[in-house]
Order: sequence, then structure tokens, then C-alpha cells
Amino acid sequence: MQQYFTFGFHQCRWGYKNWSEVEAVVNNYRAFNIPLENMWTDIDYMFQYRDFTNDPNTFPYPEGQAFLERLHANGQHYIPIVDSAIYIPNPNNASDAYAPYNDGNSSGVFLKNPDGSQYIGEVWPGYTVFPDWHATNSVAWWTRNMQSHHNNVPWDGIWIDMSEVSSFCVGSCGTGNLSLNPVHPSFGLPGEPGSIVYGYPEGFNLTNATEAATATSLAALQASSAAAASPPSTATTPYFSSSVIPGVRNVNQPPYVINNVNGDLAVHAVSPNATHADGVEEYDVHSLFGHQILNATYQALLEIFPGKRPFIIGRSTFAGTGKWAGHWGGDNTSCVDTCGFNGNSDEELCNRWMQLSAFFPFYRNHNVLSANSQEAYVWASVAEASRTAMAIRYSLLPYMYTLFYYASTTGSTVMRALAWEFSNDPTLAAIDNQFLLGPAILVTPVLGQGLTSAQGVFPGIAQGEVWYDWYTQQAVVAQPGENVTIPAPLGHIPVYIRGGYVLPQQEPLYTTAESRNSSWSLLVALSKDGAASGQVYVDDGASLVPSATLLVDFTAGNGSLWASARGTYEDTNPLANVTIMGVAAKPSTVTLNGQTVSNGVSYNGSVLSVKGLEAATSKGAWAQDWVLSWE
Ligand code: MIG
Repeated sequence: MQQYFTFGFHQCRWGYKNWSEVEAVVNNYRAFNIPLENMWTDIDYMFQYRDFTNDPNTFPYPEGQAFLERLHANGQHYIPIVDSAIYIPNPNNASDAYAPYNDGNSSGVFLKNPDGSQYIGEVWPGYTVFPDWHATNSVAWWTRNMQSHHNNVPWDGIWIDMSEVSSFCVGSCGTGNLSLNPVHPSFGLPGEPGSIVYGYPEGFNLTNATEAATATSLAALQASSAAAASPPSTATTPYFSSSVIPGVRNVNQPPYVINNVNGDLAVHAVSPNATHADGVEEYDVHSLFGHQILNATYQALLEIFPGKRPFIIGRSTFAGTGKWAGHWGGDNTSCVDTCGFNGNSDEELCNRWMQLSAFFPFYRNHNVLSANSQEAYVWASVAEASRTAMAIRYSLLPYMYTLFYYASTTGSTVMRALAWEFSNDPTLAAIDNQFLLGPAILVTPVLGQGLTSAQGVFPGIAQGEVWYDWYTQQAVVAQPGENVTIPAPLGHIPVYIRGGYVLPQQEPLYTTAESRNSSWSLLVALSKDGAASGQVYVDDGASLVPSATLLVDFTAGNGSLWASARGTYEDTNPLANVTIMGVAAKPSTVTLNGQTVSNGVSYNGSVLSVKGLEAATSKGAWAQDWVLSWE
């Protein structure tokens, strides 16, 4: 179960230069009235890329504290990155001391070489060591360092990166070399000469011909000077280890097919021969590093925020990690992330992405170093599209939160493939361009460049399933299996509501805290038999073990809608509106608990709308059970 705030929109990028730039982004979102819940910083905030430090020039603690006070006062949150490797200082340079290393070294929490010396790889800070999660003191050491960083920068969650666990050199490359600490990785960073980001999404040449032509020729120039500097190697990758000695275990080059660089498992990650405190070789537990660092971080956050659900995402996870943390997809190209990570984004792609991922559980815009800015306010059409989609998302937060409640208590899913929900229809197994959010929201996004329509099916039609257009609230007319062409100009994402469901809503306001504290509404989508049901789960949105919860059941049928609550969590927000889709004829009376509702009732082509119920529910929408009837 996640905290409520984690379902708000997140803005991240590699390359925010200092606190003022970060705060300017927060202010710009506000100025453009695009909800921003969570602001993130990448490795840029650190002092020389060292975990648990801030650069005193660009991200000083006092300025950060003042900024975070303002951010928190506005109901917003801050999440920094933490890398998996720990800088090991040059022992000959007394001014280079780094406390988290010294603490860890004396606590015996770093991976070793087979000969018992420290395993020293290379990551962003230069030479690094790696936490050994098998060592008895590792979690306590990790927690201490997280705690002291949090004392300096009161963040709200943690982003764990490089946890595969990644290393830039092969093997224990720092052994004997600590006085030669590399000041720069052996590859160019995005934006550095030779690595300028000239990539754009498909179709950029059609929508921005001049810029695209310039970028293409500069990219060609960059590629040809790179080729001149280092001619392409003619060596082919040997898939079988060349150095297999029968009967001898070589964990870096095991005697089976591995499609890794030079067939060597020590490339790009800590070597499989790194050795844990209990003698276990990294080879045997490699895939668990990412899982264990998230567990350690989870334990640390429980110490820092007692009783609260830790908010953590990680790049490497394993079966079961979901109990402690979320997962994000790492270094995707700009074609597959919210507005895209690697390469530049453009207006059209970012517009489509901001709308699509408004229906994903984790909604984060993230960008690579030196690529063009892609915050939602950068293009007017993207700002508008974002506001539109975010209003839908934020209005449905109670529905999404309830889905997470069931996912965390029963193992059910949040985003669903169509075939998962309609498992009796084999034709749906191939559908990968549409998805359901829970059982009742169908999203059919535009996935191609330059398109003005989407294509999608409406599952279950043959069995009498009814689908309502989110925007018009009218039932869709479609044949079973028909691949329907749906108009979807830029800025419009097709969304449908499944008949038979009651969706709880609150007002889409700037932050999730404000939304949680606003009036309720219900969207009732009647099935062909005029029935519907649903639930909403409510608690304080933060506690690991809430002291009070509320579960409300909704049932509609025969011209009535019942709400019936169980539990002791007190929510005093009134009920404002009930919208019922699929009402065959105009009702002559609407009653709430037998009392005629005389104002705020309208009927428009199968949609019955009842507004202004606040006065009748002023103690809270679910404070007592009720029945709304129409006939
Ligand atoms: O080697 O911290 O996947 O999200 O922006 C790149 C910089 C290191 C990889 C992560 C990406 C992050 C980047 N990191």
C-alpha cells in the first residue's frame, strides 16, 4: 500500500542545477495551474556524486531546508536519488575523508574480493565500494546515514538507482589504485562533446522540419568524428567463454551461453566473484542486490518516519520487492517513458505521454541530462492536455487508492490487460494497445506519431457489456470484436467507463491533500440490466497500520443506489453529486432517504444528474447509510 500523495504527479530530471532551478520548476507548475505533487532531484544535488551529501555550492543545506519548508507547507513532497555504490576516498589525501565510507568500513559492511581485500569498483563518484547486505551491520549503517542526510534535507521518499549492482569498470579495478581516483567515467555524459543529444522522436522531421534537419546533420557530424577517433572494432562477441577449464568454477565466465559484453559477467556490474560476509559469492545472489537494498531502505524509512508507509522506487527488483518498493523502468528512450528519458522529446510525444500516464499508478516525467526541457508547461498544448488528463486522474484518486487497497490485501492488480479482466475471450490476448485501470476504466491511447484517431475494441460486447464514453457519458455503439476507430486529436485521450460499476470521486484540486479534503461524487454506470456496484476504501492515507479505516459499498439496481459504510475512519466531506449513466427514461421524482430532491436534478439523453447534495450529507457522505431513488 502506498501513501496517498504518491499518486499525485511527479516531476524529475537529470540536470537540475541548483535549488533555485528546482524551485522555479515547482513555481512554474503552479503558475500554469498544472498539479505538481512531488519534486525530485537526480545525482546533480550530491557533492561529487557521493551518497548522503549535498553540493555546498549548488544544493546547500540551509537553502534546501528553506525551500522544503515552503514546499511542504504547500502540501508537496521531495524525493532525492540515492545510488547503490559508496565512494572510497583516496587514503593519501586527508581532506578527502568521507564519513559514510569510514563508518561502513569500520562496521564491515562492504563486499570483498575472494582474497578478503575490499572489492573496489567504479561508479559516478570515482572508485567505490558496495554495501554487502549479508553483513550483520549493513542495515543499521545504511539507516544511520539515511537518517543523518534526512536531518539535513527532510525528504519524503527515496529513489534507489544503479542497484543491479552497476559498476563502470571490470572487476575490483580500484585495488591498489586509490591514489589515482578517476574524476570522470570512461564514457561521455549526455551533453558533453561527442555525446550531445541530437535524437528526436519519429516524425519530428515532419512537425519541425528545420530543427530536425539541423539535428540530423549535427548528429552525422558527431558520429563521423567519433568513428574517426576510434574505428569500429571487428571483434565479434564470443557467446561461449573462451577460458573454460573443465572442473574449474569461473564465475565471471561460466560455461554456458551469456549474451553479455565479451561473455564476461563482470562487465557493467559488480563481478560475480565479489564475496559476501558469509562467504557467499555474488554470482549466487546477484539478482537479489536490488531487492535487498530496497529492503534496507524500507527499514531505514520506517526508522525515519515511524508508522508511515515508506515511499521508495528502485531500478532493480525481484519477486516480492513490491512489498517494500515500487519499480521504474530505468533508461528508456524518449519513445517509452513519460515524455521520454534518453534523447529529446517533442511537443506531440510529450502531449500524448502526459495524457497516457495520467492513468498509470506511477506518474513521473523524467528526462536525461542535457536533453531539451520537457516539463508539462514547456509547450502550451502539453500544458492544456496535462490539465485535462490530470483532472480525470485526480477525480479518480479514490478509485485508484481503493484498487491499491485491494492489490495490497488480496493480490489483485491495478493496471489490467483486457484479457485479464475478460478471460473468456481469446481474441483479447493479443491486445497490447489498450488497458484497463481496475475493472472499470478502459484506456485506448494514441500510440503513433501524427495520428488523430486511436483504434480499440470494446471487450465483452457479445455478452452484453456496456461501455460509456468518459466525456459524453453516452453508451458506445460497437460490434463484438470490432476494431473501432475513435477520434483522438492531440490533447484528447479516449477513456471509457464499464457498465455495472460505481466509481467514487473527489474534486480534482492542486494537491492530493486538497483533493482528499473535498466533496465526494459518484459516477454510476448502469449495466444493461440497470445494475451497478462498487466500493471505496478510505483511511488516513499514510499509516502503515491505520488505526481506523472505512469501506463503503455501493449497490445500484431497480432505480435505487444504496451506500453502506463499515469502519470507524471519519471522513466529514459531504456528497456533492451523483451521475447515473444509462437511465432509460426521464424520472419524475428523485428521493434521498425518501425525501424528494427538488433542486439540482437534470436528465439529458440517458444521463441522470443529481447535484447539490451537500446540505443533506453535511456530516459526511458516508456518515450514515443512504439510498437515492429515481422513478
Ligand atoms: O547511468 O542518475 O536509470 O533514471 O537519471 C545513469 C542518472 C544513471 C540511471 C537512471 C536514470 C538516472 C541516471 N542514472
